[in-house]
Amino acid sequence: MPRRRDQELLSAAAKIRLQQLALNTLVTENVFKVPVHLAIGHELIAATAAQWMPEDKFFLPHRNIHFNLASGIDFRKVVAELQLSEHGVNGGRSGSMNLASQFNGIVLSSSILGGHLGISVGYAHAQRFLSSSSLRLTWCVLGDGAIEEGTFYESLLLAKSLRLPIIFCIEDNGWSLATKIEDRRSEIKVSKLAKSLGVGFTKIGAEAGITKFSYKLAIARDDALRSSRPVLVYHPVSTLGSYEVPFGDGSRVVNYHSGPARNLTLKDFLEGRDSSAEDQISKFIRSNNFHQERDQFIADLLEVIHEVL
Ligand SMILES: Cc1ncc(C[n+]2csc(CCOP(=O)(O)OP(=O)(O)O)c2C)c(N)n1
Repeated sequence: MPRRRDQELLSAAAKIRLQQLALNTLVTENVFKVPVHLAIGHELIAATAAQWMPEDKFFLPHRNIHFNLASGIDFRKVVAELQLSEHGVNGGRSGSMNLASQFNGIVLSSSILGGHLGISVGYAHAQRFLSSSSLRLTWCVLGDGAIEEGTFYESLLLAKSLRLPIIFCIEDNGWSLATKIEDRRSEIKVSKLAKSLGVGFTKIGAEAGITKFSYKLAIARDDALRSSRPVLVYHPVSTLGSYEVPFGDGSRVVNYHSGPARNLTLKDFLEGRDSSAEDQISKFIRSNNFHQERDQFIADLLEVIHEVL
């Protein structure tokens, strides 16, 4: 399958960003009955991985909105799902943490931390017996908090032992709920863990630039498929929209974990008050490269917001 071009990937990421800003507008207005775990800042990995949907199959954690949006799902159906409406993606039965656009390759999202890891390994194993022609790749996305769960080690080991082509993609935002990982536990050196098990490993950060980013992800995918082994993709990322709270004599920064994200509504963006202005996706949205698509896309989102509020 040919890889998507850089501009296409950035465009896809920009659309996911705008959709999330629109969702944050609705979260801020208390529209949803369920907590929504926004992933503003995480768009690039989702847009890049989604180019292989629906052939590749995805298993996601509670923070899954960026992958679901990247799958090309109808935005109105996402909003409806978060409203627990029967018109939602999953008929209003999933809400946010279990949201799974199944026709687009997302098999399952888990509200149980690490709950999808073992299931993804079982699924990848089953492909060996079910797939008629080409080998399929399974993706298991998780946060850096979830690697504390024992099932992370067990799933890696079993996937390696069974020689399964599966990518374990760790989105490391440095947080677990409202606690910084560094305040919570000692470091887990995932590169060393991967090495000790003979599992592939690659670190991919968005600051490398889109060309290198998408290239490295494609190489990791090829490695998993050709060598028939798990590959650990380690992706440092910032979940944008955190804020300061008073603490002792000063203050401390807190991650909102589930929305609303501060100063990141669509209105904040349109009025130039968004707190992500320096971020590369935000800059891309304002650039001439995205100009043609942007206005109609934003107008459509504003229409949805208008319908809901
Ligand atoms: C088995 C289990 N334990 C604890 C929780 C509560 N919990 C939900 S999210 C979370 C932290 C997740 O951190 P991370 O995996 O880094 O994801 P992030 O929210 O930072 O994206 C915890 C402890 C849970 N849902 N399930």
